[in-house]
Amino acid sequence: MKKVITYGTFDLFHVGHLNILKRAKALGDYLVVAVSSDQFNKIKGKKCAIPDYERVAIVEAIKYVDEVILENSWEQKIEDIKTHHIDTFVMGNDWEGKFDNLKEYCDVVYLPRTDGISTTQIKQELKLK
Ligand code: C2G
Repeated sequence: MKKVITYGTFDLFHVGHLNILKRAKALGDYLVVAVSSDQFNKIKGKKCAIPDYERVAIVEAIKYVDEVILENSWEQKIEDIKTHHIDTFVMGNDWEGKFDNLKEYCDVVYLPRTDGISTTQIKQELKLK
């Protein structure tokens, strides 16, 4: 069984998130998604509209997703890859090159982002703070 992992905040879930999860799953048989906790988003400097337990519930409900774990630090990826026996690590190409250190442990794939949509854009359009 080929296992894939990807990481993200998935705030205000939108079609860009759906596309990356769909395409990540297409690279294997089992998709693990690490959803950034609220505490980790503070470290990332990201203010979330939706709390982590709701973002987890939404991602868990996506048919391409087989398992959800919490992302609490930048450093946990290597441990996650080992613990979950991951074959492929996937991220959108806004992260191109940033996780090449993981090539020692698994395949690393950066997929093109979905144009024209982002959580930031949604917040601006809805005038959310
Ligand atoms: N994404 C995409 N197209 C968009 C928006 C997002 O393909 N229009 C992808 C991103 O490239 C990322 C995933 O969706 O792979 C999740 O995006 P975010 O929720 O913004 O995640 P991010 O804040 O980049 O967190 O350790 C890694 C971080 O947790 C990634």
